[in-house]
Amino acid sequence: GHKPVLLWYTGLSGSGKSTIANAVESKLFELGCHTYLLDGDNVRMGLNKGLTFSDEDRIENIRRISEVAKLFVDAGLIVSTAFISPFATDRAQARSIMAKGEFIEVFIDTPIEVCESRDPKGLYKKARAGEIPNFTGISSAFDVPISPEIHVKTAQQSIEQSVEQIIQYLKEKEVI
Ligand code: GGZ
Repeated sequence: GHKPVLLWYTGLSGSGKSTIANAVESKLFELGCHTYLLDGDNVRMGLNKGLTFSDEDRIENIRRISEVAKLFVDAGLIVSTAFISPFATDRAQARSIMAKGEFIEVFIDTPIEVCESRDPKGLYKKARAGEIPNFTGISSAFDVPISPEIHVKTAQQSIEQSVEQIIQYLKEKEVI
């Protein structure tokens, strides 16, 4: 058995949120946990289709995601959300609708230089060229998390080590 919680990943585009969240999910699945992952692929294409990257729409994006995540947690799952979620007030709002201990903020801390050098989709290049407005870290803010439950410094460790760090936290807190 496990406790239902929300792993709220936050970090820049290209920081590794989705990669790490997916790997943690596989691990949790192996351990017999019931999980669900919300990410851009299944949310921005569906529920939140039509929302842009303006401040206003990001706020609405995160608000809806937090409400849906809460429903899945209420259903007993270990839920992971992998969105930039750049604004501290919105992350605090998401935290505030959850029970104490249920909201686990996971800061995927990858320096922008590293994200930009990876640039898997060429988005940073386009943003630098002025072709993408409101790009996080370039022309739109990212509020660095002040006290995340889990601080993952990806430049200093492998993906496997980052996954292990998160799994260890969940064991320590007796979530799993
Ligand atoms: C940031 C953008 C933008 C702008 C498109 N700014 O690396 P990706 O491609 O796959 O992840 C990014 C994703 C961010 O969507 P989120 O829903 O996570 O953002 S937020 O939480 O702020 O609402 C990136 C792509 O969408 N993308 N335009 N302007 N990222």
